[in-house]
Amino acid sequence: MANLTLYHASPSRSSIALWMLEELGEPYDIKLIKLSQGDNLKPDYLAINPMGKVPALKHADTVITEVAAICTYLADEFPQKKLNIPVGTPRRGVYLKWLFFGPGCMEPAVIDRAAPRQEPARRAMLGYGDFDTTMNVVAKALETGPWLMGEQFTAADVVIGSNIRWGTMFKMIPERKEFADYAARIAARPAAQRAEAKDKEMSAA
Ligand SMILES: N[C@@H](CCC(=O)N[C@@H](CS)C(=O)NCC(=O)O)C(=O)O
Repeated sequence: MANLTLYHASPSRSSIALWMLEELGEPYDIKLIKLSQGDNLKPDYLAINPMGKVPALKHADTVITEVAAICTYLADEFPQKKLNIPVGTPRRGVYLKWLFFGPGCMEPAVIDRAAPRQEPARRAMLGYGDFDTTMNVVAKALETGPWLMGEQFTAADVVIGSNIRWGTMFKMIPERKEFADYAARIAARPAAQRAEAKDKEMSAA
């Protein structure tokens, strides 16, 4: 039995953690959670994640939830894989910014656009401000590339990159060259391909 166990619904936000684990290359087990059968709301799973959401990651006896936290944790816990920017490096601040920007700005901007609120959006009240600014900020950061932190691919690319990939796939983000090129670079990564193949196999089963 591996020391890392991913509680995963295939495909879903937990596919982001699956991709991260493939980038990491450490052995891991998968426990499949069937959302359609309400597995995520059964007592066994609520004991793992009381939010009733996937993903959750068990590392030894510790459970980590929230996908961006899982990616941050794995990158820091296995620094030899060079998927983080270590403590003591000022650039880590920028790296952390992107890890928080995913769940704090990018995802809510995309979800609000897909399921608009009844009232007019109030920019000052919304943590992400507005959709166009959020997209412009990410596109600008990708102009140079190849990755958010330049030449080094990091966990921040797994978090933001997943938003871009899903957003592109479901036409929820603007069609921009920066996004299309970035999504193509991600799609060429063997770890992303392995994760996608595993997801296909699991959802077909
Ligand atoms: N904030 C969570 C969100 C996780 C989430 O919403 N997961 C969805 C799958 S895409 C889920 O578990 N949905 C089942 C439900 O809410 O019943 C994270 O970033 O990990």
